[in-house]
Amino acid sequence: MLALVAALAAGHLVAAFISVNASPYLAVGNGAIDLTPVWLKEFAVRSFGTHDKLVLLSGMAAVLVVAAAVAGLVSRHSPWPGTLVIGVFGLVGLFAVYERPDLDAIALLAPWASLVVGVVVFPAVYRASGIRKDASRRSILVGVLAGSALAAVGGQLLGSAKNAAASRAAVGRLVPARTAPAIPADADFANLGTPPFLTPNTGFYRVDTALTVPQVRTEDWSLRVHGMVGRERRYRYADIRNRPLVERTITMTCVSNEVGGPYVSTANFVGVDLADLLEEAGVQPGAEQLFSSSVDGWTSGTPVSAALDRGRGAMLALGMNGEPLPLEHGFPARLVIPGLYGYVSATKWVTDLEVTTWQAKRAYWLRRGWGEQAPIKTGSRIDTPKGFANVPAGKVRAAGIAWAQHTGIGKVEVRVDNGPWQEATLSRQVTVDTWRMWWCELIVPPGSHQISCRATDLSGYTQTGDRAGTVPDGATGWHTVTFTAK
Ligand SMILES: Nc1nc2c(c(=O)[nH]1)N[C@H]1C(S)=C(S)[C@@H](COP(=O)(O)O)O[C@H]1N2
Ligand SMILES: [Mo]
Repeated sequence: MLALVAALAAGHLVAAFISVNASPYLAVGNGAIDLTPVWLKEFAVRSFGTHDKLVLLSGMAAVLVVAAAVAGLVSRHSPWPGTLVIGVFGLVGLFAVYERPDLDAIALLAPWASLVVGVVVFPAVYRASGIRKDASRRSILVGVLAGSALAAVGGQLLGSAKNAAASRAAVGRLVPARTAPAIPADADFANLGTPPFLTPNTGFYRVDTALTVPQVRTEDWSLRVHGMVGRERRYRYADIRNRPLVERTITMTCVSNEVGGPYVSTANFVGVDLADLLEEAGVQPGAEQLFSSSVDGWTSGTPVSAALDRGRGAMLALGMNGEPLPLEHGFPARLVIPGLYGYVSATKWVTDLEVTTWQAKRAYWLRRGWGEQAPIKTGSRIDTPKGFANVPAGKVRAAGIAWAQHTGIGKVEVRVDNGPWQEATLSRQVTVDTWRMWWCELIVPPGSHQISCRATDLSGYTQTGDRAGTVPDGATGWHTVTFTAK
């Protein structure tokens, strides 16, 4: 275990000079995320939500501790089994870093450091543990432990000196030339149990494959626009920031959102029209897909038509709710496209836009069994009463949200058990790209009951009651809540 700690710490220290993602422990974790089958990823998101990454890192730690303990036990008579095990771990780390799309060859120095330290320290510690004199044996073991701790802490401190927080603080206020219309007071029914209309940045849902938040400083960032274009373009942060900025209120939704789930939030995004950038590059005929890449290697494919459609208002966003984008929401720049699920439209930490065809390139989740086209499905959720709540019998107030981005919500209906559908009161519509809140009063006799809701959008489509899972292009079915009236 000591040798393992020393090896990991050495890798972490060397990684600090290159990129946190070169740290073999994190690289293996990131590799595991990319290899995770869809069903397991769905299970992890469902069971652990945003803590899924902590669960993964802890699980890896548990596996390593057990493996190291076993390797130590089988090495009682010879150092070779333990050296072999730590060597194999080292190779796994090396391979994981090699496979990262966002790392150069120099990053291999970090897992090499781990490998070398591991296979050197294990036999040394092994020999030390055979020393008769307690004092010198202890001082060697304590020395290794102290050295590892220093390397790990040093790596952490050095690595965070390169983080993007200071760069974000230096951005200052992003003042839009065209502000979004003010949110009217009757846009939500927060006092009746709906969420607030604008989701605070700290409460905005977060979904990504990044084990550690990518640290991109504005001074290092650029966006390349290339592929099927007349002339390739490259923008620096100031090139974007110094343009007249536009602000739009947009509700984002994740395709992994289960019926009744939490992955839907609304913010004021500030940025520029994606169509402006694409037109400056000159999109060639025959282009179908806007293939966007993040600094961490994640990719997304958007229909070029949606990106170019002025009426839709696709954005390259720099800001969110009056601040530069929070690091975990894509600082310094991300895509936001109303009406499409995040995995086909909302690339965070975006650095590359390639105009191409569907045939030529397949994005991250498309390769893992999700759909190519993924418009957000009309949906609704009950926020009040909560599942398994106890409420006084008689008049019961229900409240919640509904969304049909880029179409707009026309009606929400609610029913108790299998009774008639009753129309709910809707909040004032802010734009067709944002959610709408609803509430209604129901008469409920004592006992256990279920309420369900369904939305009808402005195209006249009413949510189907047929249940479908999130794979491949979004869940369907009515959200139903069971509660007791007393
Ligand atoms: N770089 C990167 N961008 C990404 C993702 C990701 O995994 N990596 N996930 C996408 C998905 S699936 C969604 S739903 C949205 C979520 O954006 P948020 O975390 O800001 O809410 O980001 C999208 N952009
Ligand atoms: Mo998503």
